[in-house]
Amino acid sequence: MKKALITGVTGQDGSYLAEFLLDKGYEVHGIKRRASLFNTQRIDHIYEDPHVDHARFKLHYGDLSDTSNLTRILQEVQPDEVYNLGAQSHVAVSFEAPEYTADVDAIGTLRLLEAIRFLGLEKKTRFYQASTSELYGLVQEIPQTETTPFHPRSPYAVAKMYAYWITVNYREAYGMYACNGILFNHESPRRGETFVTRKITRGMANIAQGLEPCLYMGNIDALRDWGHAKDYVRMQWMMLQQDVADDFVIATGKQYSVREFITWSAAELGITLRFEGEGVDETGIVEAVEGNDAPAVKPGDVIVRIDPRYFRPAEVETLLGNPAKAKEKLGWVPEITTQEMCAEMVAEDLKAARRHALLKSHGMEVPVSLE
Ligand code: NDP
Ligand code: GDR
Repeated sequence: MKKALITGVTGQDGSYLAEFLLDKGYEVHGIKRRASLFNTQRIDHIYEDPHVDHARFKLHYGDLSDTSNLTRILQEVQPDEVYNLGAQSHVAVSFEAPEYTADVDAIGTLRLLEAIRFLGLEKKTRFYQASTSELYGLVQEIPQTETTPFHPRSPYAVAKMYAYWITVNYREAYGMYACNGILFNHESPRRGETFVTRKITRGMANIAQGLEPCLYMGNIDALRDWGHAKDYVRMQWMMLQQDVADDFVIATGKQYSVREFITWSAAELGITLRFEGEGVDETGIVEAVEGNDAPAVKPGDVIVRIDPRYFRPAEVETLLGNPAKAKEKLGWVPEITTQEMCAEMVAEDLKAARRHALLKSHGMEVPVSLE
C-alpha cells in the first residue's frame, strides 16, 4: 500500500486530495496544526478512529515552521509521496504578516526537502510543491505558460517563488523526484470564507436570506482563471505518477472578472445587482432589485459596496493560464466549468444561510461568522 503525507490536510485542497488518495487505496497521513478550537471540519467525514485496526487516514500534529517535528513525522511515516499544500495562503494577509508567510511558505518548503534528504529518502519519496499563478504577478505574457517569466507582487508570491526554485534545485542537485504544480485559482464549497469567490457566494446567500445587508468588496475588475479544486487535486496526484518529474501549469484557459462572478452568484439567487462606491463604473449599476429568493432585498438596495480596505498594496490585475502541457503530457483537462462551480458554491452557501435564517426565525441568534 502506498503512503502519502499531506501538509495542509485541513485546508481546501488537502481535504479533497486526502479523499482522492484514500479512494485510490493509499494510506494517507496528514499534518494538522494545533489550534484552540477544532480545525478539522473539512476532513471530519473521512476521519478514522485510530483505535480501529487498519485505519488508513492518520493525523499528526505539526507545523511547517518546526524542522524537528517535520523530520520526525517523515521518519515515522516514510512516505512514497509528499504533497506540500500547507501555507499561509492568503495574498492580502501576506502584506500584514510577510515574515511569517516567508517562514512557512518559503523556508517551510526547504525544511521538508532538506528533511527528506537528511533521512536518505530522496530516492524513495516523491515531492509535490503547491506553486501558484501568483508567481506571474505583473504578467509578462498572456496567457501564462511554464516558460512565462515571473514577477511576484506580494510577500506571499515572493515566498512561493523561493519554494518554486528550491524545489527545482533539489530536483537538479540531488536527483529528487520533485515537481511544481503552478496552479491557477481553484475554488469549491470548501474554499476559505475570505477568498473572493467564497466571500461572494456566502455573502450573496446571506443577503438573500436577510442575514447581511450588503457585500463590501475590493477590486472587482481583477481578472482570474478559476477552476474547481476537485479537478486540480487529481492533477496533483497525476504529476507524481510520471517517469520524469516536471513542472506544469494547471488552469482552465478561461478568464472572468470578479464582477462577473458576483453577477453569476446574484443571478443564481434571483438578485438583480446594484454596485456602489469608489472606482465603480456607472454602467455597472442596476437600479431594480428583485427575485423571489431574495426576501430581504428591496428595490433600491445597494448589494455591493466597494471598500478600499480590500484593495491590495500591489495588485495582480489579470491571470490566465494555458494548460496545454498538462493536456498533452498527462491527458489532464478540467471537467467542471467556472459557472458550474459557482452554482455549486451558491447552492451550498444558500443551504447554510437557510439553516441560519431558520434558527433566527425561532429566536435563536447565531453570529454570521459561526455559520
Ligand atoms: P488553504 O488556505 O485552504 O489551506 C492551507 C493549509 O495550510 C491549511 O490546512 C492550514 O492549516 C495549513 N497551514 C497554514 N499554516 C501552516 C503552518 N505554519 N504549518 C502547517 N500547515 C499550515 O489553502 P488551499 O487548500 O486553497 O491551497 C493549498 C495550497 O495550494 C497552498 O499552499 C496554497 O498557497 C496553494 N495554492 C492554492 C491555490 C488556490 O487557488 N486554492 C492556487 C495556487 C496555489 P489550518 O487549517 O490550521 O489553517
Ligand atoms: P488570490 O485570491 O489573491 O488570487 O489568491 P483571492 O480570492 O483572495 O483574490 C482574487 C482577486 O479578487 C480581488 N478581490 C478580493 N479578494 C478578496 N479576498 N476579498 C475581497 O473582498 C476582494 N475584492 C476583490 C483580489 O484583489 C484579487 O485580485 C488565491 C489564493 O488561493 C492563493 O493562495 C493562490 O496562490 C492564488 O489564488 C492562485
